[in-house]
Amino acid sequence: MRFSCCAVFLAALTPACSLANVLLADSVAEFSNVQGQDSWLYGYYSGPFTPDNFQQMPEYDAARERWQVDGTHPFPFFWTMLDRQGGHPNGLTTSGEIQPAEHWAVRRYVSEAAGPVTIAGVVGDIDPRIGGQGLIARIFVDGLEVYTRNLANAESQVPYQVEAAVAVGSFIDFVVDPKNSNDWADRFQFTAVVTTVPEPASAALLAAVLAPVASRRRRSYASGS
Ligand SMILES: [Ca+2]
Ligand SMILES: [Ca+2]
Repeated sequence: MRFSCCAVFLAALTPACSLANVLLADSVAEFSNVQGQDSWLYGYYSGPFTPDNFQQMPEYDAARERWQVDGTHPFPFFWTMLDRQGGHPNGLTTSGEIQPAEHWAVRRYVSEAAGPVTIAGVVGDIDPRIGGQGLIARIFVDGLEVYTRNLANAESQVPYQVEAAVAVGSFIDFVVDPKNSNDWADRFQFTAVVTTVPEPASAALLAAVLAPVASRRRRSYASGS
């Protein structure tokens, strides 16, 4: 989370913003080479494919700017990786030099706030090569699947938005399943922005606190000072 309650204050004073759009997390802007930075973790599920089985990716490849399970050169053991915009899962059906193993790539956000949130972004299969079978994108909140999108090969730039309730420490997992355990041409995009939705009572209280400030600002503009 990059903004504190100061952001709430400023958003309330800016007509273009609203109290419903306070940024809590941004997968692209906050991507880093440190596990846990800005409350993001980079990992994967191996079977059984549930949030209880999340494991962190052990390697960061600085040259390629991505997390991976094993990037041994010249060929990695697994395709499983995550970069700023998306990543790649691994399947039992895979390229010749790769180990056949099913890994679902998982970007995990550990919530820094409690209450209702909006989760939005873009998903897609961005490797259009013929023969790919596509992907399945999923979002789990504390183990509950709140979003599923079965993507055809080359189906990209698909926007999504879901609402959820979180506690501090809740896990929001952005998961990509290779589909049919086949990872051919499975490069994907999966971005996420999480915004808090203030409770009506707290929004009303904040508006009451800010109203005199806005009034003084209007007076000050009117007097030309
Ligand atoms: Ca594809
Ligand atoms: Ca696939």
